[in-house]
Amino acid sequence: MHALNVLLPLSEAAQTAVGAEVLRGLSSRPKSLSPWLFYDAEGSRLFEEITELPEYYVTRAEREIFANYADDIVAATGGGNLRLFELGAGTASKTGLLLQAALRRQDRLVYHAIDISESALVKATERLQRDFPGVTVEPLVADYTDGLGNAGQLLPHRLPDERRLFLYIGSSIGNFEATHALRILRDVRRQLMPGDALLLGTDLVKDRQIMLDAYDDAAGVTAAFNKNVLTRINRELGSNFNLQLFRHRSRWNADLSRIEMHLESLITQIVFIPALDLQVRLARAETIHTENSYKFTDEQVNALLHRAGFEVSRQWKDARGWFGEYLALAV
Ligand code: AVJ
Repeated sequence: MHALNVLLPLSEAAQTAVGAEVLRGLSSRPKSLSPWLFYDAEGSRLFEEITELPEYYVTRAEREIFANYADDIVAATGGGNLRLFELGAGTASKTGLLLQAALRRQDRLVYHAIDISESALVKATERLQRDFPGVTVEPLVADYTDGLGNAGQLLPHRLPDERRLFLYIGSSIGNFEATHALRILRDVRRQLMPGDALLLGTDLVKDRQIMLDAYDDAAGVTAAFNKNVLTRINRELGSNFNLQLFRHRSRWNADLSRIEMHLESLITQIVFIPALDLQVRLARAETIHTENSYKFTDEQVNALLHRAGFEVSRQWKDARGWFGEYLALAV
C-alpha cells in the first residue's frame, strides 16, 4: 500500500486499491467506504489522538488489562519458544506490555507486526527495537483482511520448537460483519497448529451513551478522523469534496449491536472524482457509511472463536467489564 502523489490515468486509478474501493463504495446504494481507507499517515495520527481522548475508553481499558494480566496471559499460552504475530499492529502502543511479559520468560523474541499503515509500522518498529533490545521486529505492510493468503506467503516457516501466539487486539475485529470476521479468524487458524494460540481483544456491549460518546468526542477528533477519508480521496483521486458540506455522525444500531459512523451530506451536491471519471450525487441528509464498530457479548465471542476452530481457555476484563481479552487455543 503506498500513497499516490500523481494522478494515474483512469483505468489505472480504478485498479489501485483505493480507487477500486472508492468506485465500489460511492457507486453503491447506500453509499459506503471501507474503514481501512482512514489509515493514511494523517488518519493514523488522528487515530492515535483518539486513543487518548477522555471519551474513548477502548484503548485505556485494554491497556489496564495488559498492565494487570500480561504475565498471566503469556503464561496461559503454555510453554515453548513464543513467536508473536500481530494483525492490525498499528503503532503497537499496548503490545509492549505483552512483549515485556514474554521477555520475562525467554531471552529473545521475534515479533511480526502486520498492518495496512506503513507510517504506523515504521513508528512501532523504531520504538520497540529501541525499548526492547531482546525483540526482533519484522514489520509487514499488508491488508490481512482479504485473507492471510497474501501475508501468509510472507510469514516465516515454523521452527520445530516454536509456539505461535497471534494477537488480534484493540477490537480491530469489530470493523467486520460476522461472516467476514469468521473468515479472518479461520485464516489465522490456518497459520496455527494445535496448542498455538490467538489472543482476541474485543469491545463489549455497555451503556449506549458511553459507546456513542466514544465515537463523537467533544474535541471533534473523531469527526476530523472520519472526514479525513474525504481529504485522502481528494488528494489521491483528484476530487473536490468540501469537508464543510459534511457532518460527522455516530449512531448505535441496536439490532446489529454496532456503532456506525457516517458522513452526512448537508446539502444536495455533486462531487466529481476525476481519476475515476465518476460523478457522485449526494442528496441532502444522505450519508456515506464509513465504519462499523461491533460490540460483543462473551457468548458471541465464544461462539465466533469456536466456529473458527478455537476453544477459549481464559478471559480477562478491565475492572468495569467494558473490554474483554480472550485467549483462544487452536484445537
Ligand atoms: C481501530 C476499529 C478498533 O472501532 O473503536 C475509533 C476505530 N473509529 N474511533 C474502533 C475507531 C472511530 C476503532 N478500531
